[in-house]
Amino acid sequence: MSNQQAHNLVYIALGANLDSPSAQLNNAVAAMKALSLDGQIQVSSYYRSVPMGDVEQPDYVNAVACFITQLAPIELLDALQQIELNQGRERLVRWGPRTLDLDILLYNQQTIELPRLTVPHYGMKQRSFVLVPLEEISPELTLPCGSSINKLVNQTMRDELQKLPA
Ligand code: ROI
Repeated sequence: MSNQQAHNLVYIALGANLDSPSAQLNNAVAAMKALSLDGQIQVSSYYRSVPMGDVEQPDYVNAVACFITQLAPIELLDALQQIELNQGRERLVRWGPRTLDLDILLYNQQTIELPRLTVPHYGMKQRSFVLVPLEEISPELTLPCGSSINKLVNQTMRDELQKLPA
C-alpha cells in the first residue's frame, strides 16, 4: 500500500454502553496513547446519547479522539480491534450493546474502500454522537467530501446529547 507516510492524522469515534461506559472510554484513551507517534491524544468531552437503532439497550457514552500515527489504515484497525477485545468486546448482536466500540472516522483526508474498512466512516454524517464531539475538538475540520463540520452539526444534534462532567 502506498501509505507509509510518517505522520497520519486520525480521528476515532469511541462508544460504550456496558460495564461502566465512561471507565471503558478512559481505558481506551490510555491504550490508544500507545498508537500515537508522540504519545499525545486529543479527546472530546464525553457525551451521553440515546441508542441509535431498534435494539433495546442502555444509553451510550460517546466521544471522539484524534492523534498522529505511523500505522497504516489496516494496522490501525487491527490495533483498535485488539483494544476492543482486551476490554471484553464480544460481537453478539448486530447493533446491540457493547463494552467498547472504536471506529476510524478519518485517516488524513483519504477515502479508503477495503473489505474490512471504509473511511470516512459510512454513518458519521448522520450521527450526532459522532459529529458533535468531532466539532468540539476540530471546529475547523472539513471532511474529504468537502463538507465543513460546522455546517453538518445543527442544534437538533446538539440537543440530542448530554455533555458529561469532566
Ligand atoms: N447509538 C449511540 N447513541 N451511540 C453509539 O455509539 C452507537 N453505536 C452503535 C449503535 C448500536 C448503532 N448505536 C449507537 O453501534
